[in-house]
Amino acid sequence: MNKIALITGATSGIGKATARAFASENIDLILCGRRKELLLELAAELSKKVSVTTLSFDVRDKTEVFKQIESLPQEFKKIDILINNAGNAHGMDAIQDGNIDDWDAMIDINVKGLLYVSKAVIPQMVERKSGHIINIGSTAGKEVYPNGNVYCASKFAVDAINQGMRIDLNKARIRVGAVNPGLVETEFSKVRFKGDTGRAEKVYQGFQALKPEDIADVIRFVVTRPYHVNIADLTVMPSAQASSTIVNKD
Ligand code: NDP
Ligand code: 8X3
Repeated sequence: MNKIALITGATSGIGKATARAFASENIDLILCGRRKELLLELAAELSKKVSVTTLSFDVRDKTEVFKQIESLPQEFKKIDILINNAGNAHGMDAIQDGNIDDWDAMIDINVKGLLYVSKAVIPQMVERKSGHIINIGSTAGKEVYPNGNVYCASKFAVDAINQGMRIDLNKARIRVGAVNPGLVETEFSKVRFKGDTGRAEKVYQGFQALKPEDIADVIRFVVTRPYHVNIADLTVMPSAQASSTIVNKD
């Protein structure tokens, strides 16, 4: 029987590439995101290989998170793998200039949303004493950079939650680990800079950024290890990147 993975943020970037990588490993998929038409498009593509269902919800809405996950058809209820990937940066300002709505979005999505989805999924894993959770952190969760303040705080929180989950779920035999990407060219910067594509593209100019498929490949490696191997914390940067602030550009 195929394993079942629930992936948040599957409409774009790392989540979408991970869904494709999992389909090629014969992992059945629960694809989540707000943009329903994109979920349905990806489901149509991947259902040629594996069983796929979609859940469209905003991770900020805790009632909806529980309602949607509860509504899964019987054949998708036993979730083996949870990929906590949904998230974004919103804005990039010095702390004194920060926009409070941006702060709310980052804390509500990247931290509280991750917790809501986890809370909706973990009890059945604990009951079965089996499961694997991958939290998508960031180099921004290891090192604060100028004007990164609240986004970095949200990813430091993911790091702490990842460690806490691993400790608390240890006796339940649930594997927990983080994958922390550096600069990956996705819709991330377009969202961060509120649709300013020129500014977004500049982030990835002059060096070879990671592609979402590079991170998906790593996540595929993590989830295909035998049970006794848990990749607890893994950071992946483009070769041109040495730290959050040091990138060797042309
Ligand atoms: P994208 O912007 O391409 O994808 C973000 C995904 O998150 C989308 O599928 C989006 O779906 C979903 N999402 C955003 N907000 C919500 C919400 N409120 N409710 C539900 N889903 C939401 O960016 P990436 O693929 O790059 O980002 C994925 C993860 O990787 C994030 O956690 C990000 O912080 C992390 N990361 C990214 C890096 C990068 O350089 N790109 C580096 C390090 C970490 P929809 O809009 O349809 O809801
Ligand atoms: C995304 C990486 O450096 O753009 O988490 O914040 S960075």
